[in-house]
Amino acid sequence: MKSLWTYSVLTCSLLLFSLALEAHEAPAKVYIISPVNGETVESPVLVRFGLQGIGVAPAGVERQGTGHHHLLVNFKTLPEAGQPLGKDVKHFGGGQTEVLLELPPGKHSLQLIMGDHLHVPLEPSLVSEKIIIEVKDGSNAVPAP
Ligand SMILES: [Cu+2]
Repeated sequence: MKSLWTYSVLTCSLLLFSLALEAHEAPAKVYIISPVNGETVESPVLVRFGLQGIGVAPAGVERQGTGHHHLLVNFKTLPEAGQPLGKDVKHFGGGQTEVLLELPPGKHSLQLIMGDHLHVPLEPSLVSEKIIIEVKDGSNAVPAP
């Protein structure tokens, strides 16, 4: 009877340990939930930010394993590492995880980059895939009856 109990405790411990290990080892990832790459949308566009493996903290709050979102709209290259992100980047220092974005008609690229409490890109860098969306020209939209 005692050995069965020991066995159960051991199994549970192993299970918990492997779960903890799995959670810990999940690589940090930032991604755009919506819109999706290639989507045609209307302005304003609701852009939703996804994050895995790290947390969101407002700018100015220094906490290990956290950062805040930055959105790169129509950037050809990534901002320089090791320097605070500038005003050309959209900062979400309040810890926001989505934005309603006004964009003119045409193609636009969107990409997320995580920055620390001082707006410096995280090291190692945490950058989403770049997506391309097309904003419809709303001027010739058919008015509702
Ligand atoms: Cu910032």
